[in-house]
Amino acid sequence: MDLLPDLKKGKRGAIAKAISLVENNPNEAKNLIKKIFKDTGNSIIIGITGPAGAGKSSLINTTSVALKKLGTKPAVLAIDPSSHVTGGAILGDRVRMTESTDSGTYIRSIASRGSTGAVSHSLRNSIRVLEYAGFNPIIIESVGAGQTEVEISTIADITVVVFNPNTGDSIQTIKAGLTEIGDIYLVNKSDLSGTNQLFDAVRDFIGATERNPVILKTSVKKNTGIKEFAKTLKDMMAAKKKIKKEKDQERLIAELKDIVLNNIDEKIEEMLDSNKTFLTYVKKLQSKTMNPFDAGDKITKTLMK
Ligand SMILES: Nc1nc2c(ncn2[C@@H]2O[C@H](COP(=O)(O)OP(=O)(O)OP(=O)(O)O)[C@@H](O)[C@H]2O)c(=O)[nH]1
Ligand SMILES: [Mg+2]
Repeated sequence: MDLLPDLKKGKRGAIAKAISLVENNPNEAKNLIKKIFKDTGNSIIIGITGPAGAGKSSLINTTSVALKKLGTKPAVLAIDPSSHVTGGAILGDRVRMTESTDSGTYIRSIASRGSTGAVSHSLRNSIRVLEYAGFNPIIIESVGAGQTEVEISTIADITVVVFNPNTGDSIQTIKAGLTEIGDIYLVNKSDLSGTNQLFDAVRDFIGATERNPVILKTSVKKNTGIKEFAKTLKDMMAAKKKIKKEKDQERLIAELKDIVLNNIDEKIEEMLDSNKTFLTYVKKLQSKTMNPFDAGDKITKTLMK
């Protein structure tokens, strides 16, 4: 595939094409990943999550400029919530991240349609495309607490959780499960009132834990705290690089299991479709001479022989 040389050079057209393949064409994606796999796995993945409208996209836009100034080459994948039932549609003013920016950061929205498994599968491979193209870090935006939420913290090396002072349910959200995943907690929109109370609440709730996460106030509007955030990320990237192997092992185990189970699933599906005794069992169910569970056990036994 002559996509590879351009991909290696980090050319935008090639990246866009490769990610589209990964999203839409499983067979070609497989071939592509087979070829690039050796040159992947070395970038730090930063997951940015938090409630809808917390300012994740705004933060990523400004922070990636700051990260670039610090000598890194960030790329962004935004898991697009517009296909969610409630996602972006309710937020008329959500910040759209364009496909590319003047800063040289590669930015791309990827669909969140389909099962969580399918989303994390294409996300994983889109990350590989960006790694191959030379980007580091790779920043992933995903809405927290959504129904088809991708478990961003299992994919990310560094997880950032974004909160806002102006939402009454912030503390509840904190209690609801984002407490364990963050390496960094941001109280964004710190230009609004209630910032200090929320900051204290987050610190009391999460700060004292053994993980000792970083808690920062940021305002994209006033451009405060962004540099500090970028610097924290850069330092953390260096620290996480050392322990990346462990987490990678977990991820690869999960991926490999996934692939094997999928393969088996397909094979069995084929076998069942072409199996005549399968149909005889269906007839037995129809005539009530057998129940589905016994039939299922019998068929499974013959398949496993
Ligand atoms: N006052 C204030 N508004 C902000 C700040 N950061 C972002 N906003 C606004 O908050 C709104 C939502 O920002 P987005 O960046 O789209 O938030 P998001 O978390 O990416 O939203 P979704 O992707 O829809 O979940 C926009 O109108 C932003 O302009 C901030 O620091 N202060
Ligand atoms: Mg967004």
